[in-house]
Amino acid sequence: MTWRLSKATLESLPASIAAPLYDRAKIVPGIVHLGLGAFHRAHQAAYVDECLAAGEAGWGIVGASLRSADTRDALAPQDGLYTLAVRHGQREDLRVIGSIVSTLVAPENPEALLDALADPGIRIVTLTVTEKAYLRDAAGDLDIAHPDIAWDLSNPGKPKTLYGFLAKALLRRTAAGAPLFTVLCCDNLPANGATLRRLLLQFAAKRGDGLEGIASQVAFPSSMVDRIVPATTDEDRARICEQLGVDDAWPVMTEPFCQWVIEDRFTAGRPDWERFGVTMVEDVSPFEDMKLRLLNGSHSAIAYLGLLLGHATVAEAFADKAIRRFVEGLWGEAIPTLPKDAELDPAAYTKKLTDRYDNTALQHRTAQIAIDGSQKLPQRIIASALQRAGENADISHLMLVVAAWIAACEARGTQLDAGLFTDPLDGPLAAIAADKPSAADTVTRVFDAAGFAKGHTRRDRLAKATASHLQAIRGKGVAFALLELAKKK
Ligand code: CS2
Repeated sequence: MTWRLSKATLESLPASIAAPLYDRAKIVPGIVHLGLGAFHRAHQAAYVDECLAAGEAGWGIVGASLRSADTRDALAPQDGLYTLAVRHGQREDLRVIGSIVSTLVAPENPEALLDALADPGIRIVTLTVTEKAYLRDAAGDLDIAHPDIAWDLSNPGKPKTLYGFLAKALLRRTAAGAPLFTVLCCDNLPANGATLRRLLLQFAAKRGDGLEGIASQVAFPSSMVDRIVPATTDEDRARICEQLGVDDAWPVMTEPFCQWVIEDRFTAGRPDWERFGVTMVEDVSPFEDMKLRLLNGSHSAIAYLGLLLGHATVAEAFADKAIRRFVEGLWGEAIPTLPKDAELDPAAYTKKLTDRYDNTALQHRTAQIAIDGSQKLPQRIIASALQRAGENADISHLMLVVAAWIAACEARGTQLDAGLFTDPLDGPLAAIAADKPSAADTVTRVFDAAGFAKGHTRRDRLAKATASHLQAIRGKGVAFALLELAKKK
């Protein structure tokens, strides 16, 4: 029998594996994290682990999942410990992370999460819950009609959504005279802190219990987070366990690159993050736009084009000359939309991205990135396209990404596996596809359902360009559409 990674087996790990050298028994929780997925464990939890190792013992993380129990089930028997595998080429560096001091599963026990959030020792609440958990409607406002929001509004003591949890915790803290925590959104949304604040205030306005006044005093610094984190496979698990000499039920895979840029507005203190490479700024939006439009935008392009051309991973898709050339064209359209900021160097950034995408050790699946396109494309692609359309500039690469998304959604069940990726809009998308509309009608209906460019005067231009690409893809295939685009350049 193999032992499990845990406090008890930590000392038996081979010397080549970095492990927490600090006394974990002395760590006090200071952060509650919502959304305990692999991304958090490769990013924020790794930064906090360094702070703890440097002696800042007040920043232990209470990690909560808002949906499934999987992470808790893996980590609780391991005393919150897990391995972070940093992979590049033939190299793999292993480090055991010790910053997660306890794990909670909100649907099993909402009260336990509320207690953690109301603990006066908690000074920061961080979030990586993914785009769709913000429950926005097609106009980008809080989706009041969503059943979970409706539930939270009528059952404030037993919340399901992040809004219900934050609301109840803020009310409890105020009633107990505890200081308000800072809410640090780490999701890939534009102006993520300001967006979350606006949505929470919309939620508060519906409650009428004094929450609005309290929530308006909370600090919501925006932040840009970046690290590529492919889903762990069974092969990864087996390889890591072999190297550890003990079992780790859920090691996390990642790349050497890691970046975190945060607005420095914390009302109840924060770790000394800049000592560990975090950039503290006044306004994160230029960094955020660059990352969303250049990295995430090209990621979505690689995902949908890659799937349609039969490439399973980013590195494989990016080795396809047609895709690489397309991505360069896409960057050519997105870069001019970025603010002119002395600290941004898009040319160096895209050069670095090229190296990151070429990292064959990552095995980052195109199907993983393809998930939830309807939630991702507005900030990754549509925002740049609207800006360029306003200047009458070319948007052909940008809109081909949207056409490829629609085509990849349509290909599920025929060319692609039916369940290869999912989208919150799958219901409406299937209903549209069932009518077999023309490319132009499909695009209009999909734009309506997803709220793409809603209410914008340039919407028609975006839709038209998308429809002509979709028609080409449907008629002659994506390789042909890419070739046609390349010929025009
Ligand atoms: C990816 C991101 O899955 C996706 O949509 O584009 O998760 C991406 O890997 C990260 O944002 C990188 O920081």
